[in-house]
Amino acid sequence: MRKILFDSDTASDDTLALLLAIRKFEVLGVTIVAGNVGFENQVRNALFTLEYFGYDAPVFLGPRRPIMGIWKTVEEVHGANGLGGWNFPEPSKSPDSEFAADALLRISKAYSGELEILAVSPLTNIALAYLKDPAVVRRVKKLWVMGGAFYRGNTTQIAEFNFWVDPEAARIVLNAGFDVTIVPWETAEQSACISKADWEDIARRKTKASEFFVRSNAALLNYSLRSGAEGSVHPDSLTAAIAFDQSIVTEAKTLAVDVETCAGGRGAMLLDSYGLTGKQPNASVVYRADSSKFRELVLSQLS
Ligand SMILES: [Ca+2]
Repeated sequence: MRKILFDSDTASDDTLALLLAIRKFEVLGVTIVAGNVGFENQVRNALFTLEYFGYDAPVFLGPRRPIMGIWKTVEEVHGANGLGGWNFPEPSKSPDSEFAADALLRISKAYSGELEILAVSPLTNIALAYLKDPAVVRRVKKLWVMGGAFYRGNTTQIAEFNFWVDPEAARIVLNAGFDVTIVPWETAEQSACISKADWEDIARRKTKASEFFVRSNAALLNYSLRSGAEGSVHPDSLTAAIAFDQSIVTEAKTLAVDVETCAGGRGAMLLDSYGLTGKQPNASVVYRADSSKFRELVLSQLS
């Protein structure tokens, strides 16, 4: 089974992505990074999700802030605690004492050439690991990143949330030399929307997994609908799905990609579509994905 580290600011859609990950990969650990909601809630959400589905993996804590960014959490998207306000029981396990970036480096040595990282979050942990030990690039087989907007920024006019929270980290990681695939925001908007009809179907199933989905993504559904979507939008889960099954990608381009770190443009994804910078391509960017394959994969895990 493929071995992954799951890097996450664990709130609603992160938990569906985590469910896909534990069903389809061997998850060697979950590393928490500042992002969606309050840090303690993110940690609880990760511990609870693992426990709910009976999966034993350590949870490692990263820094409680981005490298340079002054960010804001988005409880209005994910609910007060990040899981739709679900008043779930206190997880029985505690997080591991090892710092997330150190755990990443240690695990990358234990599984050198084999480890993949699924980063559905700001890239702070991975940037810190790289700054401490740049050779990590050679040990990590693949880095899957949810981040960046083509033109429909969901946090500023131009920036997607993960790249906006820690654009310095994103810039460090994208220029480090990892084998990277990026799943931008609009690709998820187009192809990773769980419709209201599917929601009704999922709710009727009344399984452990379907109940988890409905409760943890309730706030996300409302937010997505208010934003003009036809259901709940799942960028993290799409990234997990693509990591598992690359045939879900229907169009991708290998380009030189960077991230803007200045003033109003912070977090903007810079795609060199015409080779203007003379830089070597450093990432495969997913432009389109197969929405029916994504939907089938998600629905199959909620029965
Ligand atoms: Ca996330």
